[in-house]
Amino acid sequence: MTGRCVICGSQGWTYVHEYRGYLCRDHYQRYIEAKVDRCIKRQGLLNGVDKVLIALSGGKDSSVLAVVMKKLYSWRIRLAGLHIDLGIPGYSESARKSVLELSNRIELPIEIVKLQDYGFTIKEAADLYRKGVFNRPPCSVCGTVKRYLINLYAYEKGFEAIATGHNLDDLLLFSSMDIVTGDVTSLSKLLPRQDEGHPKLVPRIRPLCLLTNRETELYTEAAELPVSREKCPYKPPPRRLRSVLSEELDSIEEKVRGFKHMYAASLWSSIIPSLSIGKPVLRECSICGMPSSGRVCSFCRIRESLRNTGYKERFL
Ligand code: Q46
Ligand code: ZN
Ligand code: ZN
Repeated sequence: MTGRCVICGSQGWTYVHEYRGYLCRDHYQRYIEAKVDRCIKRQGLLNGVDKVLIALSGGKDSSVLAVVMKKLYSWRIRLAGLHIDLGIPGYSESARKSVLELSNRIELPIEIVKLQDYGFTIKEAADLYRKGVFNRPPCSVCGTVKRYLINLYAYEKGFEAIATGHNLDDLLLFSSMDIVTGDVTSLSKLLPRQDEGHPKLVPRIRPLCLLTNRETELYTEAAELPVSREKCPYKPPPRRLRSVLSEELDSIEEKVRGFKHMYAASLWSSIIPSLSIGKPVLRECSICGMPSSGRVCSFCRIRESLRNTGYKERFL
């Protein structure tokens, strides 16, 4: 039994604690959009920015991001989507289908970059890893590939920011893991806006940083977004510490309402800014010319190691 929407009186769709009552589908979407807008304004995510690239995975968070950004900001900001086709059987086809359906629906121009055009796919890297002739697990290759190709595209096309779908739960979990394991360098990057301080590294923004997993999931349902639910076959089981921390963060929030926002506010306004981490000295990769801490960047190193396994003539 649901009550009536506290704003318009029509049939309620979900209970929203902030309103101490129900909202209909329509008002729930507006409530979430207002939260994203608040985050963008408070954190100054779009200050001085005219052209934003939205990284689309086909999953729920980046789909919500694209829809909300389009609704709120397309009148003043040039928005486009980018999807990386990783070449993962089943998963990539399903992701591409959702991304194309979404971009059609909201009229967002979209580009699909195929990893295969760079000489390999995640499936091929995973197969070689399984055979023991290549030493990087699929997720580590995948993370590097996505970061590199999204940045490369944004840089070459003159985008001033890359928007990603990381939500509040993602950022709190990553931060907690970094605190527990002492990875201060990684922690220092977990801000709503991450500036890398190099002209070839495009700043990253996270406009969903005040939304929880549940809120993005509910928005997806309320707006009936086409979202891929296909699981990646290479996803390893979550580390025990990670799942326990995630459950604990949810359980504290249940006992102390507002805990997650309090935690995020202290991370973003006090803890992370007070870390004295020097920016790494970056030079240009001797192969591709993009920023790198070593002579060759990690993307080109992956290509070199795969080439050295001698498995593909297209690397020649
Ligand atoms: S797609 Fe890539 Fe994930 Fe698959 S290989 Fe790992 S990182 S699990 S989000
Ligand atoms: Zn309503
Ligand atoms: Zn390189």
